Amino acid sequence: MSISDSSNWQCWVSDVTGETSGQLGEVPIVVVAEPTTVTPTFTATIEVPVYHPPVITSVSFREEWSSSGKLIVLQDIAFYDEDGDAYGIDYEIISDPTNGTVADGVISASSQEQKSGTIVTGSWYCIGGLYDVTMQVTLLDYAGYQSNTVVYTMTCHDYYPIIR
Ligand SMILES: [Ca+2]
Repeated sequence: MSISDSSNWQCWVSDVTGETSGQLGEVPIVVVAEPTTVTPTFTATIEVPVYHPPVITSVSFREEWSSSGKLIVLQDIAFYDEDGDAYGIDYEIISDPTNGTVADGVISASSQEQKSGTIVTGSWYCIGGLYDVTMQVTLLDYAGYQSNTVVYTMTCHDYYPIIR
């Protein structure tokens, strides 16, 4: 058999069956599409995880009084971490006339809280009298990043009544 004008395109007779004793007048022909070679256009992209340092947005202060009548300056450190992987608070004393010491802190806020922004609170226990303490705070995360460092000064003082 022939296919007219077969010069411009190709086809393949995939399978022809018949019985030798019968007529082969009408033989079903299955035309299959010309095989095409698909050139892959896939480009490999390596996803490198991108981590972000924690960001301290503000430090604000509150005052409390201990049972012994000494001032406690609470430092509300507002921050966020896009990865939610911040874990540590590094406090450093820059100046303190009473030569106090400070312990580093741990961030207990959940990953989700860190992503949306949250607060960690430090406590500074004044020993009485009037003096300034200057500290700095930096946050650490599990990716090894450090936040911006914020320097701040707290004023220790004895109790005084609110001036109205
Ligand atoms: Ca981070």
